[in-house]
Amino acid sequence: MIPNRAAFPQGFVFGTATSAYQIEGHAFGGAGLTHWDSFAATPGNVVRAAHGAVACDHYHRLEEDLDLLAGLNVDIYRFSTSWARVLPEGRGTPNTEGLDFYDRLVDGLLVRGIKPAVTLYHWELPGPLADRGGWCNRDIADWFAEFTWAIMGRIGDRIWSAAPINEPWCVSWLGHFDGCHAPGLRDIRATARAMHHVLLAHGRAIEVMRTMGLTNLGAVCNMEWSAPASTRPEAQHAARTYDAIYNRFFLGGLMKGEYPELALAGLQPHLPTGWQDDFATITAPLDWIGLNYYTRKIIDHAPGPWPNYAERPGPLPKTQMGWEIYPDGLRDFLIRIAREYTGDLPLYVTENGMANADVPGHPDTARCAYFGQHLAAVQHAIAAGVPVWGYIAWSLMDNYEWAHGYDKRFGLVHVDFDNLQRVPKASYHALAQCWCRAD
Ligand code: GCO
Repeated sequence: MIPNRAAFPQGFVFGTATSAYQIEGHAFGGAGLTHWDSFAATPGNVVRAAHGAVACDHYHRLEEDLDLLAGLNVDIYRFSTSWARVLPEGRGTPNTEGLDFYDRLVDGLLVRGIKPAVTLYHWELPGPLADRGGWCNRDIADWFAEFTWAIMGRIGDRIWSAAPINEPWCVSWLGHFDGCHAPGLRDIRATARAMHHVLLAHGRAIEVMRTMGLTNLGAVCNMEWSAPASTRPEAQHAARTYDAIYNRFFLGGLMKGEYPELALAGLQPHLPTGWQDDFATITAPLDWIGLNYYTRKIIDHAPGPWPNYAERPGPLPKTQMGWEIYPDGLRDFLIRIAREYTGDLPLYVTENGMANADVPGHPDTARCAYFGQHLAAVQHAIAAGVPVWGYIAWSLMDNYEWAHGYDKRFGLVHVDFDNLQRVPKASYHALAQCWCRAD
């Protein structure tokens, strides 16, 4: 059972999300090369070396995809803009074709009565900026401010909401410490700098958009519930460290102008000089916070250098990603974020969904159940007094799941990657029915 529109407060918005590199196709329309293209071209990084050259070919199938959105009865559509499509060299002269594409996308949404919720950066850093150190280079804050001017100068007048950067943890930690996302580094100093610069760039983009007179600006963070593997003090400490790095570092920076001690324990020596002075920019007031939530992790102590934690397999049912299905974490995070960081500020669930190895005609039961359980968790948070204002399902359609290539299917719409045919799944029809408006 998926709770329907009537079971949520008046004005609560429903939507679905995608991101540029995962769906558009980057081999055309004048887009420049990104660090995901080179990461994917390096053997061993991505399953079958899959890349985003064509992806879902959304660039050429825009109208069809917008119709799918309209059929889903969404209020908002969360999409992202590719920096390299707008500025192929990362800086300098904009690619008119790229700007025109986002213009058509925004107008196509408005014509269908759908609110455009833009994320400026969802991971496809232009190659020429990666050459200059990418997120490790402090100058990225200025480069990102330039990109913000370029894209929002074109579409900002018709945007409903904007967030600068999707998931600072993934951009910095996954890409520079774990090394399983572009740029594929495994270096603590690069990580610390990227973690800080990503927040600085966020702050600069907010400044730019405020100067442009834009409103409804927020930030989108991903979080994973961190559960200790045992009652041993070492396991408890490891889980708290994981929580500090993953969940508290970015919200702490954005909302409180501070980083948690347990994260600084390993990162402080590697942060850029004068990092504390940047909090004036980083804490630029926001209108909302978005939470991307998928799962929890069971965390144990691990020997060796900081951060001394390791993931352990958990007992709960898992998705195609191997991620445990843990809806309580969504409820508990919403309550915790409001209590510890955001108070009365509106919260949105900006991503939530599951990968499932499904085929057209398959009942898609697991995904429907996942949405039902997580929407119920949102209801519980609202009942506990948390100002949750919207829920956005990941994702509109099967797409490029980064290092997993095209194998992991998160879509409400099935995509056949041989012929790019789209077929709505049962979860699409179920949500469309739940989100149907009475008027
Ligand atoms: C993220 C990203 C998406 C992913 C999704 C599933 O949250 O990691 O925003 O790009 O595809 O989360 O992993």
